[in-house]
Amino acid sequence: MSQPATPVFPAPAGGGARAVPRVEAVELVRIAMPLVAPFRTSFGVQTERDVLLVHLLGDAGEGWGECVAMQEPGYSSEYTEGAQQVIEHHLLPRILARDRIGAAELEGALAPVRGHRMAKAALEMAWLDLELRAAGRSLAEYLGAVRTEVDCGVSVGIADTTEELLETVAGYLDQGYRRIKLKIEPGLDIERVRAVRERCGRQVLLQVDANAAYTLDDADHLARLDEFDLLLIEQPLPEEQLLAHAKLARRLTTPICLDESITSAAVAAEAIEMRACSIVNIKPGRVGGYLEARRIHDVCAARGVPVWCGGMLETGIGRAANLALAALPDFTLPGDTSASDRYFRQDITQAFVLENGRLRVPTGPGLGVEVRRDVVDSLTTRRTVIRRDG
Ligand code: OSB
Ligand code: MG
Repeated sequence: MSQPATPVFPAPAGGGARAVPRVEAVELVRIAMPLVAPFRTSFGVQTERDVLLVHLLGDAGEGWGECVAMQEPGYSSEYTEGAQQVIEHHLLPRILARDRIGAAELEGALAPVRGHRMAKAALEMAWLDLELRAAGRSLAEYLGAVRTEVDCGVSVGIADTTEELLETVAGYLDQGYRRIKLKIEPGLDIERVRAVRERCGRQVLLQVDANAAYTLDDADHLARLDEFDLLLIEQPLPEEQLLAHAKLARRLTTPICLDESITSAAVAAEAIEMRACSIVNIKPGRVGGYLEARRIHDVCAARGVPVWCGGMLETGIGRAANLALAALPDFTLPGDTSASDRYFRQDITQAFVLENGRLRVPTGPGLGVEVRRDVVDSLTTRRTVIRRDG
């Protein structure tokens, strides 16, 4: 289940061979990216992304990573400022204490720090980009991609009115999105879903995401969603409540998909065995990185559980990496890997553009995107440089 990741570089052959790039400095860049429209979920409203970028400067080039933590600890306990703190004070010191460290060795070096998976994932992404760029290999190939493009869905926030929701959904369907996900919360659920289903017809792939807004006492209420032929209901109950999800699953015909609850491959295996879910949303940031994400993919594939790639309103950096992951074989459902223009007027990489409801998987070295430094600079709210001492 947790076989070690394939090393990017072969073991150094005799002395002198440069095994992995050496990181000389780490630049932490905070940017403020306005969203094209406010995004409302059961845990709050986002109007702007406060994103922490990790930029590695090494002896063999550069690497970029993106931290998916949100400004407020509403989706999970992590948040941008906390992630920056733990990276600066607890994670980077452990890594920079080593002369050279490969991306696949980061998990071991950072294991003494509990949790903080989004912070760890941001570093891993940057290290993978650095290492794979230097090796001339793409992340997609490294992870084991079997697709050159992936089916895309879109996550639709809670609207002020049903009319507004119907208009937004119709717009996304016109653009070609292959699946619609509606954010729901108690009171803005059954009738909203009914309205969308009636307007769009049975053929549209439709699912809902509660972001942990219900309790097991709502089981009868949630069972009213069964008549709408939903692909799945995502994370109806709180993160820690695997057993309650298993009990709820027995009272619904709509399949349960877990997002927040799945923090590792071990938890994924337990959740599946307990029948707490029959589908898994994989977000690399939530689980500590792309290598753990791949292990979750493998755990699910071995148990016949389909997976799809979640999203955290990423910039082009995180989006590129998510597309590489979504190209793995068990990603059989459309993901929340939407086009750049669903989120931002201007992305910090080349824009990802929907083509026939799909996005292309980047093929260039590393993440396969070039960061537009002028755009990053124009959005920067804070910049911190950490140099290797000595
Ligand atoms: O629960 O999937 C979620 C965005 C931020 C935090 C949590 C979630 C989401 C989304 C949007 O649903 C996914 C995306 O389009 O990036
Ligand atoms: Mg979710």
